Amino acid sequence: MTDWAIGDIQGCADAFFRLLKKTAFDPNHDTLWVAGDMVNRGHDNLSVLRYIKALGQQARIVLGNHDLHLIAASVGARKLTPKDTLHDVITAPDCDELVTWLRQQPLIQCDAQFMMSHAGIPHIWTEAQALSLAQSVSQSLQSDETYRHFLFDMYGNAPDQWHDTLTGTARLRVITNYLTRMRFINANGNLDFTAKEDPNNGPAGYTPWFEQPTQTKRQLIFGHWAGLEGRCPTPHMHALDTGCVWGGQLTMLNLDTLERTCVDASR
Ligand SMILES: [Mn+2]
Repeated sequence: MTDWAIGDIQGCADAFFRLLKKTAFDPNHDTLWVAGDMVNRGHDNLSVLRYIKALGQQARIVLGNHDLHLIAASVGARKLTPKDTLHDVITAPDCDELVTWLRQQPLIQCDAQFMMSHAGIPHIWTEAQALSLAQSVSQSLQSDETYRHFLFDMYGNAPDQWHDTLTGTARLRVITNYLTRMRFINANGNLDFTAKEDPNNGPAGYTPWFEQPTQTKRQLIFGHWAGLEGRCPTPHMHALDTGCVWGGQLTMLNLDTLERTCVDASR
C-alpha cells in the first residue's frame, strides 16, 4: 500500500516498466501519482497510456502540456509537428477510448499531504483557488458540448497574467498555462514563455515559480522542467522531471519515505 509519484514518462515505455519493476510497484495495492506528460517525444506512447489507464483507481493522474497536445491533435485542433511521436496513439484502434479517458483526468491532484500539477502551482493562488480554477478547465475539457471549442482556442501565450475578471477562453487558457506550462514568473504573476530550460537564466524580474512566496500548505509534486534535473531548492517541493526522453533518467518518489528511485533512459 505505497503511494508513489512518477515524473514525465513521455512515451519511454521501456524505462517506465524497468522502473516499476525496480520499485516492485504492485498495481493491485500501490498507487501511482503521474505528474503528466505521459506521452510524446518518446517511441512507445501507447504502452504507457494503456498501462496507466488499466491501473484504474490505482493511478492519480494530472495532464501535462503534451497530454493536452495529444487530445487536441486527436480532434484536429492541433497539427502534429515533425518532433511529435504521437502517431502510434492517433492511429491506434483504441485511440478514441484513450483520448476520452485522458479528457476525464484533472490538472491537479491532492490528498491531505500532497498537491500535484504538471508545471506547479503559482504563488498568486491559494490551494482552494487553484483547485477551483483547475476544475473549471476540466469541466470544459470533459463536456462533450464544449471540449472541441476549448481545444481549438486553448493555445496561446496571452493573457500572461491571471486576473479574476478574465472570462471565457482567455480565462481557461491562462489557468491551463499556469498549471501545465509555467516555469518563470514575476512577483505580479506574469508568466514568461521565452526563457529556455536553465533555471538560473530567466528574464530580468522573473524567477522560477517555486522561488516566489507560496500560499500552498501541502507538499508540491511537479514535473515539466527537465532543466531542474530533479532538484528543487524550495523545501517540500518535489521536481520529478529528470529528462528521461532526453537521455537522462526516469524518477519515482516514494510518498511515504520521500526516497527516490531512478532508472537510466537506456541500459
Ligand atoms: Mn511538460
